[in-house]
Amino acid sequence: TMQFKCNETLPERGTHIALKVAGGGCQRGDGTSCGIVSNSATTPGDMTERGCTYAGCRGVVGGPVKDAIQLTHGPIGCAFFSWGYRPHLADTDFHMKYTFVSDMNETNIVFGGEKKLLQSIIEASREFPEAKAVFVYNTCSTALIGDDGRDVAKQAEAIIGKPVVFFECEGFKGVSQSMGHHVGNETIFRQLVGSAEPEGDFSRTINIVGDYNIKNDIRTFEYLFEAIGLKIITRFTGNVGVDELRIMHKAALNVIHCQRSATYIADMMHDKYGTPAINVTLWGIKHMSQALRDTAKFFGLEAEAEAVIERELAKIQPKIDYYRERLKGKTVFIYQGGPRTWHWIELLRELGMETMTAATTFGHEDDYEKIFDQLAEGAMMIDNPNVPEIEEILTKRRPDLFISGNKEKYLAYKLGVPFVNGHTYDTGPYAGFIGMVNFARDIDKALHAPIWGTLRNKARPAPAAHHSAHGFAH
Ligand code: CFM
Repeated sequence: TMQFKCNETLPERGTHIALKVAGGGCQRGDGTSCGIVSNSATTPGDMTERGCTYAGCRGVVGGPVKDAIQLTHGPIGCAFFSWGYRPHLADTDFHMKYTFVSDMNETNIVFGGEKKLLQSIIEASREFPEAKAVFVYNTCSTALIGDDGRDVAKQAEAIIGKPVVFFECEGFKGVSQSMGHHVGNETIFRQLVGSAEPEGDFSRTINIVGDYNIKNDIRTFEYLFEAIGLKIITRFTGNVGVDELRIMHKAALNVIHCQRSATYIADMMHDKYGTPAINVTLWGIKHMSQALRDTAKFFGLEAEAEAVIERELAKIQPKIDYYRERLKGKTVFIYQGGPRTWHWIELLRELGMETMTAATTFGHEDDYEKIFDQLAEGAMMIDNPNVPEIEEILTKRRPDLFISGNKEKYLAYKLGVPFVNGHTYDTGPYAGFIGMVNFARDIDKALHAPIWGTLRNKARPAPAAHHSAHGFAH
């Protein structure tokens, strides 16, 4: 059966690994039948790369809101290390430039931090009157001492006359940052959505749900939706303002892109307002085209969508053909936080490449189902891989390319494996049709960098014989 070296000390890791075998079946690392275990607590001692609930709420869902004061209730380190690492850009940079913290010190931990939090909210909102709201994020320390942030938020709201939104996203809640997405969705829905009622015709409007405008991804797809005659009301939460979140319920359709981090709010809107939703992938030729078709169909704008798709594909097709010629036959290890792993299998195929190993940090069962369905025979799927496992995959399975994040970048370089940053993008944007050309260009650059020809002591062993090329340790 499949075994990684670290399975000797962490035998339960076997339940997180599966291989797609001939006939589309599955072999799991512990020898039992499939589905792998996911979204479960990491064993202490396992070198996981997971983030905490606070990270998922502050860093992923709440943090992109561009005109809110982003205030951490906790020690200064929680604020500093949640600031600036994710380029969720907007047309203003207030949210990227500043970070706020109640700066809990030892005395506050002993005697309580509620007064300090209230002062912090008041001070920050006086200092930055242009902000439309204050978002307060709870951390482990303030949750453990029992500070009543909800009550403080209510008091503060009465004083400053603006929404103060308190996120109960203490780091230890849940098993990964995924819980933070959930808390972020529920809190924004409860506190903001539906709190303004504009007049007007909303019959041809959509929300883009679950895009965070990483390195301006929206520039690659929003104009496509607009070109077929639709208006985007609210973005959840890339390049969004507080006032847009308040009127999110007015849109005729939710178009859900990141289905791990944002399906929650679409479900709540469906229950409360009856808003229909569709799932889309805004990456790659086939999926981006399908997204436009499915969205257009809802509004009876099919002909407009076809015209847009034809016009846009004509622009990129020669470039895609050029890169496909250079990239075809290469194998890839994709390791992303969640859905991007399954979003990209098809895009890579469109570039002539095959995913031979697929992993996520915090994916749930539905993410792994989507990954497994799309993988070819012989491919491996692994949940929440730890650092020694990633190293084994890179050295034993030997992908031609590793698509992952900054945490893995230098490991890849040290092992001599071409690498592309799929989380924060070193260049980007990568979504939509024009973004795919950027993605292909960056993959090409990584694979064909002259440095690989100059390595003297290749950390990677010589290629294994063909039929054991799936070679993890046995
Ligand atoms: Fe959604 Fe994301 Fe992702 Fe994600 Fe993330 Fe990200 Fe990601 Mo990094 S929201 S789940 S928590 S698509 S920051 S923009 S790239 S791990 S796969």
